[in-house]
Amino acid sequence: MDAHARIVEALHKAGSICVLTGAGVSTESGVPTFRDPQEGLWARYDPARLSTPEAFEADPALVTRWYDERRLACLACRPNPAHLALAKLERQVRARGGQFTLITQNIDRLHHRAGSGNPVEIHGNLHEWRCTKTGRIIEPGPEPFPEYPPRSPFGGIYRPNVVWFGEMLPQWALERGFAAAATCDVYLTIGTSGVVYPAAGITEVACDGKALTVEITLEPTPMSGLVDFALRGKAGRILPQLVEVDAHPSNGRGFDPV
Ligand code: BV8
Repeated sequence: MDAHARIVEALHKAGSICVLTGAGVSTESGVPTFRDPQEGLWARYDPARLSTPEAFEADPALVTRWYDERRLACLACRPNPAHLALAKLERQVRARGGQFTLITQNIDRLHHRAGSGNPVEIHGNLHEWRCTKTGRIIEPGPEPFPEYPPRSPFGGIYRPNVVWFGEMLPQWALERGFAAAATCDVYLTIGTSGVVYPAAGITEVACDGKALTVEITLEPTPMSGLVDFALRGKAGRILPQLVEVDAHPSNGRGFDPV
């Protein structure tokens, strides 16, 4: 049985599935990844340098403007077939009484908009902004903030409710991810370079467990040698092939090339 058929069968039989997604699952929606060169504000600044408390401390106007630009850009994007296929897979698993855990490193909320039930946003999200003084959360409307940094009525300023480099992740989210990865029957890591920790550690836990593990990226990652199947190709083409076809695909369809 070829890789495609083995994975499709495992997905149909699985009592529990855990999925970890990264920026690569949103590229086909037009959301730039962390490490690809971009135009605009993004091209002139290193995202990893801007995504830190130090950058926010040093230049809150620049950092909040950059995040607000990303927020508005995401609002203009739509879920792509990869997001939709994962939402469909979740419905299939839950319909048969199984468990489905989607952990995302992405902050764009496209999984929510695709219909995923309860994505665990381990790095927070762009659409919530938190007052630095009171911790209160707002969800701004579809227009840019009137000023940068945006001031809160409580004497603080609003920052994006995301996890920056050097900041702790929500403990509950991390524990959810590790627990699901350790016990699931099938684990998919999709569109992530597997270099940012502790998120990448979720894949390591899955590979140490009983799950059949699958990676879907465009190029090899440090996790490629640990998983059972490392598939190269666009998530927006591969995932619908894995989720849409019936349990025993007789059509001999392999993976579409990139
Ligand atoms: C922390 C939100 C405690 C903000 C992000 C070991 C343990 C713990 C920590 C560390 C450690 N080692 C180092 C650290 C520190 C650091 C870290 O991991 N650094 C790395 C760079 C070495 N981690 C932290 O700071 C974390 N905090 O651990 O707190 C602590 C505190 C102090 C000191 C030590 C520990 C916090 C990390 C979270 C940072 N926030 N995002 C924002 O978005 O602005 S990270 C951000 O980049 C993303 O969320 C994502 O997690 C990460 C990596 O991006 P990817 O999603 O993987 O995307 P990337 O572009 O890299 O790759 C895209 C992939 O998709 C590629 O493989 C490509 O082939 C593929 N692809 C592209 N298109 C497609 C595709 N695949 C399929 N189809 C396609 N169409």
